[in-house]
Amino acid sequence: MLGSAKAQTHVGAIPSKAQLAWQQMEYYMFIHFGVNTFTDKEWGHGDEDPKVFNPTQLDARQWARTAKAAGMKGIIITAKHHDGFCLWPSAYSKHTVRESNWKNGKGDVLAELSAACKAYGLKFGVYLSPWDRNHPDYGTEKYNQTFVNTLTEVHTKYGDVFEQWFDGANGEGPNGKKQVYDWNLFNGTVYKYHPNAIIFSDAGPGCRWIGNERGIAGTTMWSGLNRDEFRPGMGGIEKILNEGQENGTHWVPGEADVSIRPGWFYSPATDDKVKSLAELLDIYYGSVGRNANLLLNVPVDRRGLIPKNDSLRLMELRKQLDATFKNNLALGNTAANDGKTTTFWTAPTAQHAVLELAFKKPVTFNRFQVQEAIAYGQRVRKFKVEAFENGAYKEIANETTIGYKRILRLPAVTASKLRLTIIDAKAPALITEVALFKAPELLADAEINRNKQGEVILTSASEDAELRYTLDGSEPTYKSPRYTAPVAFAAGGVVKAKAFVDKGKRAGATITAKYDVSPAKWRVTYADTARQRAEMAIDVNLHTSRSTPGSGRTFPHEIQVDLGETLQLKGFTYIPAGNGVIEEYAFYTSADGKNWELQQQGTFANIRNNPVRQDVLLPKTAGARYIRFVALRGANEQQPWAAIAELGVITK
Ligand code: FUL
Repeated sequence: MLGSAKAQTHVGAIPSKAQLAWQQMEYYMFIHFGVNTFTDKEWGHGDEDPKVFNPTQLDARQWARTAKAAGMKGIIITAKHHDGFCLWPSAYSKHTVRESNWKNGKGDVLAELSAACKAYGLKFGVYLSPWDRNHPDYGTEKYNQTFVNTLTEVHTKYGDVFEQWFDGANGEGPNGKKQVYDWNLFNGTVYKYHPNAIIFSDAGPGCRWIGNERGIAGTTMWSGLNRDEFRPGMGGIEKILNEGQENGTHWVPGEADVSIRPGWFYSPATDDKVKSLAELLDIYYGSVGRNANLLLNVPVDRRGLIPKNDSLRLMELRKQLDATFKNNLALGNTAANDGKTTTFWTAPTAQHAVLELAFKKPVTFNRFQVQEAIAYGQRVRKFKVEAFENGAYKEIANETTIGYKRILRLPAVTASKLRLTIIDAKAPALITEVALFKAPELLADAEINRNKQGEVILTSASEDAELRYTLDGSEPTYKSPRYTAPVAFAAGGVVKAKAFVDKGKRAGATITAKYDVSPAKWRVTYADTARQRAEMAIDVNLHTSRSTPGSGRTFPHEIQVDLGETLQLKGFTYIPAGNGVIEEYAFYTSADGKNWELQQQGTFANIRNNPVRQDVLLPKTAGARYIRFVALRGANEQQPWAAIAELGVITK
């Protein structure tokens, strides 16, 4: 049944034409590339010599080719990150490709990428950070106009721009430079040249951040937002952004940004930390499957190319998604399953409306997909799915919102009929499509862990997998040693493992873990918290953390550890724990646990939004029997405590 005119009146906020087209892109590439690629930093200081930027084989067509083959619809590049370095020869900055040695200062990354996108039929987008640690105008009245000038260049010289990405991050700290951004002026400048561009920021106006950098949207996910109550960089609004607002005044759909590696910029240290296929699938279903677009970052390396590990993983993901979604088992001839998103089923009532699909032959599926006709607003608050199996209906899912697209991963079920019940909606639901798919089973990869005693432990979620491994960095094959019991590995090194089934005929991906000296001999000698809790910082268990009590205590907080032997330290590692992330730190070493030498003091870049393991290298190698880690300031001003999931050392 096609909807009645009354049911098709708009309900609440609705998308613009440009937002509708944008939503259909679903999946596109983010590229972080700039001076940080060469200095191994996540946040550059803006004081780096522009000459460090010197890719040897830059090929934007390789990036575009990779994105296209991955099934992505566009590329957004960091034209200017927080360090201020411009990937185009801006007339308004002295920190640009023109000042670098690349192509003798005659290069222009934006020109090359926009041309490559055009050639491969991809849309082109730009990231520009308002926070600028290089520009002399930053923190003065002049800066807003300077920023508008650079924006104007980017929007007038390189053809169409589908999305403008405004980063709300600012790491100036309490004593840093203050700049009040003129967002109306910035947005107006973008719209002046590209009225259909989607402007991203924490709070839109075109699309919004989903509140984390893990790529996972809320299971309840509204595209509405009370836009005017929020502004970029506000903080404390992550949950609202993650779920949206049911009665939001404006249509500001979510976009999930996440990196394929732990960091946003390329680092040789993360070459073996490219996310696994299983992790990328979790991200896909957690974003595209939850009414958000997926902006997946693939960092370009120092050659100016997307590295092999990353592109191979993108192709594995494509293959798995294609195999999953190629065959819609629910395809039929009603408006809700005719394979067209232009026709839709109109629920007769807003509450307890039932759509039933009957199949000629029973179908076996493990993915349920449903879409709303969002042009008329997002309506569904609650729905359930039932499958007709063995003569009776059985509930297989009970969820909240749908939006543009909702995909549920379910245990396989064989059904001759399917029932979708809209339990509650803001107005009669308009369902464009219900689809069912059978995702091929994925061989679960090996997982590598090491316990406090320094023994390597291999596991896999696939019960019949045989796990084979190497300890010398070589590629594991079916002939490598088979894992049967924990393997002593206290001194550290490289472990590579692979899961095999069918006597070696099928194999998962090669999983790599690099370990340093294990904390087997370590002991906490002092901490401003109970000793037992403090030991959790060196227990190799990421789920336990050492945190200091909030009551009455404020920063600094500290912990001292006896390493049990003298080690030559090249650096240290800190894995933050959810609550009590440390942003500013000092790190000391000692031979006797009494006389301390300050080795390094600083801030962890972007740790608030991306709380992954931090590796800090010391200016020079230091012999140490004792280490002392002092938390000087937290990432969250409201939390006067500090937490450590794990503290480690770098000796290799
Ligand atoms: C954040 C930035 O601070 C990170 O460096 C990265 O660019 C990420 C996409 O956004 O706010």
